[in-house]
Amino acid sequence: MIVLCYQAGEAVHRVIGPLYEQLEAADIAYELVLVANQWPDRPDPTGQVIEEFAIHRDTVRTVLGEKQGAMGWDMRSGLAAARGDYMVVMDGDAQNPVEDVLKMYRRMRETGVDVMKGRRIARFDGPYRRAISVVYNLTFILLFRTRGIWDVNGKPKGLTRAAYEALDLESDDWFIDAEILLSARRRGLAVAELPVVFHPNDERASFVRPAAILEFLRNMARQRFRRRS
Ligand SMILES: Nc1nc2c(ncn2[C@@H]2O[C@H](COP(=O)(O)OP(=O)(O)OP(=O)(O)O)[C@@H](O)[C@H]2O)c(=O)[nH]1
Ligand SMILES: [Mg+2]
Repeated sequence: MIVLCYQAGEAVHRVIGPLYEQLEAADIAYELVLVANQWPDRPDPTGQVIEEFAIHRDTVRTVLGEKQGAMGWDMRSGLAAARGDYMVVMDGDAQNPVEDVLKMYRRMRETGVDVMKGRRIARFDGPYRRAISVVYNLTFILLFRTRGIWDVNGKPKGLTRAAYEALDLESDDWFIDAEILLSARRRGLAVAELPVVFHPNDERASFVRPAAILEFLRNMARQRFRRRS
C-alpha cells in the first residue's frame, strides 16, 4: 500500500494512522510505503513526520528522495520501492476514504483484474474542480476512445505486480494516471473501476491551476500523436 504524502505535513496522520490500523487488523501480509520526496529548495516537513511514524512500525517504510518530477515521479518511486504482489496507491491528503485501499485490494483479488482505479461517483471538491474534470474526461474519451472508463485520475490506483512490470511507466507528472490506463489497454490487461467518494481538501486549495490544465492538454496531444505515428 503506497501513500503519496507530498506536502501533507502533520495532516498526513489522518490518513496513515487509520490506514495502518486497518491493515494491522486485516490479517494480510502487507507493507505500507510512505512517499515524501522533496525539492531541495522547497522545505517540506512531511519527510520528518512520516519518518517518525515509520520508526516504531516494522511494516511501514518511507521513500524520501530528492524530487525529480511531480506526482508521476512520486508514484513511480513508491511503486518501485514496494515489494508486494498487489500495489494500491492513494493520496495522503485525506480526500479518499482510507478504507478504499483495502476494499480495492480485496476486489482485485476476488475479480482477478490486472488494474483497478477509483471512480469518483460523489465528489465534494467544488464545482470548479468538477467542471475541469468533466471536460478532461470527455476530451480523453474522444481522443483515446476509452469508452467505459471514466474519471481517469480517480484514486486509489491498484496494480498487480505483473501489471506493474508490464506497464513500464515513465510519466513524471499528472499524466501517469492516463498512462496506466492507456498502457494497460494497449497490452490487453483487464481494467476495472471501484466506485469511491471524494472529499474536499480541507488543508489547501487545489493544485490544479491553469498551468496544470495546459500540461494535461500538452500531454494528451503528445500521447495521441505518438499513437498515430
Ligand atoms: N500537486 C502535487 N502533488 C504531488 C506532487 N508529488 C506528489 N504529489 C501527490 O499527489 C497527490 C495528489 O495531488 P492533489 O493535488 O491532491 O490532486 P487532486 O486531489 O486530484 O487535485 P486537487 O485536490 O484539486 O489539487 C497528493 O496527495 C500529493 O501527495 C507534486 O509535485 N505536486
Ligand atoms: Mg488531492
